[in-house]
Amino acid sequence: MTTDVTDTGLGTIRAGILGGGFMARVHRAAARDAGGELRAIATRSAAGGRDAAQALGAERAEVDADALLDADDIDVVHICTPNATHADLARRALHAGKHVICEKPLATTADDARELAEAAAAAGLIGAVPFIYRYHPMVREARARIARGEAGDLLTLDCSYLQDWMLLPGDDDWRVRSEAGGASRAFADIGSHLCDLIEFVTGERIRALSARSRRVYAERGGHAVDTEDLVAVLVETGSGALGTLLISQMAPGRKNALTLELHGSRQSLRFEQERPEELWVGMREESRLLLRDPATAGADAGRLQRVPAGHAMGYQDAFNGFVADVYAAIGGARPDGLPTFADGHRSAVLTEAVLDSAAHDGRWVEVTA
Ligand code: SOE
Repeated sequence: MTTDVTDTGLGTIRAGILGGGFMARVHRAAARDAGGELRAIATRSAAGGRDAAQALGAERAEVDADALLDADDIDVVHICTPNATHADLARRALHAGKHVICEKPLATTADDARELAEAAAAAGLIGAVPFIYRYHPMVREARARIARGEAGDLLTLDCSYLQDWMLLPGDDDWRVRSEAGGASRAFADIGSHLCDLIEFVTGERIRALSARSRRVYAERGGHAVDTEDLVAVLVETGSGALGTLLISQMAPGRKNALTLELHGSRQSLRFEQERPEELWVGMREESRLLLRDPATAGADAGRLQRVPAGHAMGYQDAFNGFVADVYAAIGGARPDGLPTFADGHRSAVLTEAVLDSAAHDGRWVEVTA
């Protein structure tokens, strides 16, 4: 079964992209897959915008973000710029009456993120944040099993998100400096995905947490680093389940290793982002490895399957599923599990709780919002 991405009710969705890096390319591919037209792109400089427009196949380059936000032939703006610019651009896009897909983190403060969530709701516009791992069919399968009670009561969580692209002192990126990336790096960049997935799959919220973080190199690429490389978090969920989260961008050999292992009173479930075709179901008597298969999937997992069993789906497929749902929502549909600005706000609240706890020797922080 494939997602119907063409019937948006609005006709063809006309997109504009702000930014021209890796994520802009991923968004562009997903917009095309969803039947959208890429009308315009703008980057930091007019020349960069022209290059990006050519590389990504946009109809035109705008000289700057303002010109793109003012354009009246754009329905949705994809914000793929450095983190510190997100809130302002998203606010201006909503103000201009555009639907918005804003890269995570939605904002570098929870207050800004809340204001954006409220503004999108008040304007009746779609505001979405790419927590795209929700769009792996086997993630939906895990969520459905938990919702049906098959796993039993949640007892413990053993979760991690490991990468290695910041392993060496010379590895550098705009995210290492808080003025561009926000006060948190590793947690906001990838821990945010992990927490979103935990709450999405379990249907429970992280109620309290205790975090420790570490910055391994004080300098990278000749400038000072003021964000963390590694974070370890203890969590307690609403029902009292206990968990550990390990987040690192310095784990040699780990490229994009998000692992969600949940232990219920009847079953355990394990999903690994780098093996997205599989879901391990652990049971005391007999454990099983489920493979993605449209023939046996439940409705929610089934609708996200784009190719038959054995034809591996991956990261871009998940991203495509997300953008297809956003475009369908713009057309008036209400797809289940769409990550919205409210989820972006939730993520910012968790990020602030982690920063707060880590700044106070790992003291337990209640997560209220
Ligand atoms: C880099 O850490 C990155 O591209 C993140 O920014 C994305 O959100 C994640 O999906 C993959 O890794």
